[in-house]
Amino acid sequence: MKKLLMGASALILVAACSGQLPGNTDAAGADSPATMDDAAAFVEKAEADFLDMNEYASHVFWVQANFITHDTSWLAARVGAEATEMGVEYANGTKQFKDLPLEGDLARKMKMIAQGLTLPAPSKDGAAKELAKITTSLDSMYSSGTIDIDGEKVALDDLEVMMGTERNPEFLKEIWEKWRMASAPQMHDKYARMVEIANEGARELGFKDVGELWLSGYDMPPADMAKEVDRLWGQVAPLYDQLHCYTRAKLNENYGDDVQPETGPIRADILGNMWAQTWGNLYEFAKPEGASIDYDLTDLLVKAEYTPRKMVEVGEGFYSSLGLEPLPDTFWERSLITKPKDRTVVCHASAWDIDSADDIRIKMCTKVNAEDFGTVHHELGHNYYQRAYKGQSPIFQSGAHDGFHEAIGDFIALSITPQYLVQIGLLDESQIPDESKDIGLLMERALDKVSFLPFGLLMDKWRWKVFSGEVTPENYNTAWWELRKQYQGIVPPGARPDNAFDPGGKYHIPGNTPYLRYFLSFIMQFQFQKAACEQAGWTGPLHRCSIYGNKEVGARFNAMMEMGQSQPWPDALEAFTGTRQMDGSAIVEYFAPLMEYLKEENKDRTCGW
Ligand code: X8Z
Ligand code: ZN
Repeated sequence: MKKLLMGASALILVAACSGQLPGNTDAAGADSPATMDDAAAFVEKAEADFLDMNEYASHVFWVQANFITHDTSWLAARVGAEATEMGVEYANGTKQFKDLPLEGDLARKMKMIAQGLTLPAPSKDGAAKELAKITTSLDSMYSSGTIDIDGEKVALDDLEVMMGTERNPEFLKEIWEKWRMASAPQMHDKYARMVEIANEGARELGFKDVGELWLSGYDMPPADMAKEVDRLWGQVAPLYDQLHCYTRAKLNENYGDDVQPETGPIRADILGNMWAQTWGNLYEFAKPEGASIDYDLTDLLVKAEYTPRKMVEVGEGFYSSLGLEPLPDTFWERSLITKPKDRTVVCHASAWDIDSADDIRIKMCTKVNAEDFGTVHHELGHNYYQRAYKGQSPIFQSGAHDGFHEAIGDFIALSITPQYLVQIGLLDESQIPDESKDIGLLMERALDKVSFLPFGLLMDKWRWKVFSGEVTPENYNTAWWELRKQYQGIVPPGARPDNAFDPGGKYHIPGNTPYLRYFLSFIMQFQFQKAACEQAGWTGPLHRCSIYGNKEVGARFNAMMEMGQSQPWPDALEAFTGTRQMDGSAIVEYFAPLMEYLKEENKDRTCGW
């Protein structure tokens, strides 16, 4: 979902500016120095306007995402422009208070107004409109893309499944290549123009470029945050390198040298995912000998005749077991849980807070499989967070930082353990894998979690370079593949055409959703897990720990969620985990037994690429 203020799930997306902003013009129209009272009045009005605009824009965006047509896109572009104009006017308005000794909530809110837009436009006439037209069109180009397979038009939600289940490398290559040529090349010039406009907007607000603006949302100087991210990556990269080495060997065994050589990077189309971002679908290749679990969650869901709605109900049941209130009836009436047959929708899963109160919803083209079972918990996490912080004042209605927002539901889904599957009746007690299968359980999880880390990082590494001008439009694709190779150790299955714009084939690029949040989430969800299991008094291995039914942990977790964005994020992290730093050692500890196994397996291999 789009928001007016980045990070805020609800707050700033829209707004036709209503009335004059409170500020430093006195009744006679003469300039006089702004006072503390002026600052308070300015923030109060901003909050009221944002709230109103968000509700209005959310309804429009919801309709457009559920029914993509020329007209709904026109409306979305219109309200998007109005919201940006409002956000920019307020952001510029904060400048008049820069010399005042603001403190506490007021200072924090002022800062958020100044830096909260994801893509600012310059305030000159027409800029916000042009920007909104481009972003709306990129978004719908992505969601309407289809490719031709044997004369049939196939959309992304089905292609994603095929990338996970098909094993013929020629066919995988075909799907992979066709998807990237479906609409991405036509996005290239629009994207470049968008970068120009948004950078101009960011500069007007005092930032070097949009990348610096994005990095400003973490309660520390942007340059420090960039370093922090590299520090975290340094903690986890050795684990990724071992998993890469092992997976490459298994792909080599299965496909042979011609498809996947023993050394060098991995072919991007054979990793079981359209973007090679999670490799869980390769479990059948990667399962550890003698330690493999013998059930498959997708099969269990199918056999138990789960429907998409049932998956969401069971997800809700988890949150209820922690003592959280059930979802409101309107959630069930207004959410989109399955893909409609008769119209084009944005299928990429999202969670919405329409009115900053109780109107929360998800929108997903849910399939009955393990991956979407996880995604259901992920999306519900957003909704429960939104509901928990709705008592905060409007600007604070957001995640402590955006990584927190992404980590809530994923942390919950880490509790989907064999024991939990027994508790919900999907698995028989006798099928619980014993401890000789621990490596199998960890492997399955690592293929989804560890594999993701470099991808989570490089998406914005690429955008930071694009926004800073280090990467120019002619080099968009080359720079993309340099980063894909450097961080993930993957390469395309063949030469890329000159007009390729492969970043455009991944939702968050045309959708302009910052992606660092997911990298942070994949680090932090393991910190949450470790803290939660300690609170629960769990003494076994972390990957067997499920907090299902634990109301004490639930209450403490909810207390963190209720804080929203009202305090610097280290305070929120401390409230739940007792630590004030993001720290990769929790995920490293979680996978420590697997790391030993991988090192042993890889000992005669030449790792790296
Ligand atoms: O986009 C998402 C969520 C919605 S916030 C479905 N995720 C990232 C992705 O799909 O690329 C979740 C994990 C990474
Ligand atoms: Zn999310």
